[in-house]
Amino acid sequence: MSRPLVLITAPVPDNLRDQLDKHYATLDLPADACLATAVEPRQAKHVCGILCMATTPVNEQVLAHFPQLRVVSNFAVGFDNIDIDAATKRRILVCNTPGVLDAAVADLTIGLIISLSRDLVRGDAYVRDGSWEQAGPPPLTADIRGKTLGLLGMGRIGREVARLAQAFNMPVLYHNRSPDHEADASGLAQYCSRDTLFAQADFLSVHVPLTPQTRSSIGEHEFSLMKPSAYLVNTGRGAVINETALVTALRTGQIAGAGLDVMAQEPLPASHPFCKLPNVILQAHVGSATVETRHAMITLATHNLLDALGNNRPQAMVNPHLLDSDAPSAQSETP
Ligand code: 8YV
Repeated sequence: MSRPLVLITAPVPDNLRDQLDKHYATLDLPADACLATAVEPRQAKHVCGILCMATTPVNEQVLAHFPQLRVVSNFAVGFDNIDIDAATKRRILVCNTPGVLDAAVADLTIGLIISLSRDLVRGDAYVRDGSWEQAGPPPLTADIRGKTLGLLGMGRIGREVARLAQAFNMPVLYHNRSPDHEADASGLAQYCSRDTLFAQADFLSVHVPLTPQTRSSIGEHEFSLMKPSAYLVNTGRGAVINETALVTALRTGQIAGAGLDVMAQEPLPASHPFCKLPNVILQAHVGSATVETRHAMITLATHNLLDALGNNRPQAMVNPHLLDSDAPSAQSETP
């Protein structure tokens, strides 16, 4: 009798792997594996759980390949790599890792804002290439204090960025699917229309999940509203932005610059236009990539999987209604 099998595409440390090994066989696969073809049918019938990266596609084809699959635990707060409706219809629980990465992503967001405003990346090159010696001090840059931060999306990470911005005396505006009355009442941030957000922000920071509604939803119209002195920052999902329109806006000076930790294509090819633009700061999707935060994430993701397989309620679920009712069409929850 084969042991129930867990597929793993995320980096699981030994202490957590030991917990998995007590109860399950495990099979490690690449982070971007096509699970439906990587696992032979004779093995597939034993797969009870998947512990995966945000880069592992878990679509209808994958879900159909594993008839005994009970839970998909994402090593990520985002879950656009998973067909939630298809999983829910098959009564497969989907778990994610909200809450443990908010500070790390928010810190990087503020870091990109400061780096853009104070031109830190070019300032480093200015010293290293001898410009300081040859040409004297670099051009003056700009304060962030008093500048308006516009948050598109006011979930956990957006709220953490708003809290950090208070330390820099930045007025915070936000647009969300629905107003956050606590944020409004506490003075943390002020709700406004989407167009007002893009028109008034000095720094427009994107904190919405990638959904069919948000895909490529920031484009020509939004950039036409923004100030020429304004910057775009994205630490969420690259595909939320129409990158062709962004390249044009950056090249023509429609906006002053961008700080991008995420792109539609990852890894970003060095030949991409973003890599040729002097007013763009690029990072390799490192928002949550600190030792402490990734440890907290993989711990939560592993415990979510173990809890679900052990018939215990996981800490974080995307389609929790599967546990609370027999309704097959439960809605997913945003990160
Ligand atoms: C992923 C992310 O966790 O959490 C998310 O949604 O985008 C990242 O922090 C990381 O890419 C590992 O899957």
